Amino acid sequence: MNLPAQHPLNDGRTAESRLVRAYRGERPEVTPVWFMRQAGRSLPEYRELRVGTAMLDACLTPELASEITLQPVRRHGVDAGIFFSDIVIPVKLAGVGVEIVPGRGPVVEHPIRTAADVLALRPLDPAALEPITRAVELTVAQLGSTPLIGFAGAPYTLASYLVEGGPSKDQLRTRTLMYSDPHTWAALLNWCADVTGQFLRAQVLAGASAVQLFDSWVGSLSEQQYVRRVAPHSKRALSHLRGLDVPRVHFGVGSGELLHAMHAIGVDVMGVDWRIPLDEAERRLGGGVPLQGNLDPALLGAPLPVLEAHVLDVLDRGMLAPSHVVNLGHGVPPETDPDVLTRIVELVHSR
Ligand code: 1CP
Repeated sequence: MNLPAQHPLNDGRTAESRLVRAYRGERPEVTPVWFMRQAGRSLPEYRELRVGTAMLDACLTPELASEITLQPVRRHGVDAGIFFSDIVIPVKLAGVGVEIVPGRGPVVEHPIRTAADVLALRPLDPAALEPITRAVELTVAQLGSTPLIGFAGAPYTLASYLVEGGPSKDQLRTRTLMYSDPHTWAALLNWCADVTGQFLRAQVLAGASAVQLFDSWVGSLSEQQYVRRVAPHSKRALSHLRGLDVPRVHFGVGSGELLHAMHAIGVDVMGVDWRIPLDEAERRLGGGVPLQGNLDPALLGAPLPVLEAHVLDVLDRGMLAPSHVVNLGHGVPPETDPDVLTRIVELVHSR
């Protein structure tokens, strides 16, 4: 299947947007900018809207998810919306008991650790994705010429929550399973690839103009293990987008050693965290790859002149890549003053 005729990339709405052009390797006159976790707790209007609604319920209420997605676009004038959802949504829709515990993150009722646990995982019924489709359609209808970025968790990061049962520092149990039972590991990652791939596909068909695959915790792997035990499954997740020509971004925290291997799964753009400068990322990738990043989130709390100098430095280093989309090296910290984000957008757009 191809993109529907009335898709924003096909009907003239977003194909020429700064974001899509930069993701395709062109350099628009103005560098585009958006922020990972731009929706969420840094915004008072988000906190107000969320009162009395659990995180995953908010994600599955189309009107609410859509409104939360639009809030940072209106407030900051960023070049894209990122769909308000969570990487564990497809897991939940496939019947796994998971919730998001405030202040902690995703917590899984019965962690998946044995071959029997993996065998008991059910496929995701596409009909369950209806609230996602609806929320994306509502959002895209209001975004006009601003592209919506769809996203999903990559199989490794998703599996880490399932195996650990919640957030973990270095995914120790997950990596132990990977080494000790490669068959169960492969079956688990294939399952994750399929649910996350279906989630991504639904967002694109409903109108997302680009996608980002978050392998947030991939930095805990060696390159050798990544290539052997993880990359094929990430590729499988993206195979669900077959025929759908949307730009693909791949991002992981602490992934400086893995940039090349993460690019090689077949993506257009690499997201870079703050640990290596963009010119170094460009060098490691061998040139020719559009980059996204990589403001250090810690600098959002620094005095404005210090932050502004950092933004200009990131812009300068990004000039070495074929194209550059400004973002943070990871998500917006909840305590961030939202006016600082608006200021960054103004500064990037004024250069
Ligand atoms: O009540 C709240 O406000 C809960 C905080 C929150 C929010 C706002 C969570 C819990 N998820 C989200 C939304 C979310 N999650 C988005 C929305 C769009 C946006 O960026 O504006 C996105 C893209 C995600 C994706 C996500 N969830 C990732 C990948 C991105 C990343 O940050 O690395 C990961 C790892 C998760 C798991 C997760 N969900 C929530 C938390 C606090 C976490 C991380 C927990 C941990 O440290 O392991």
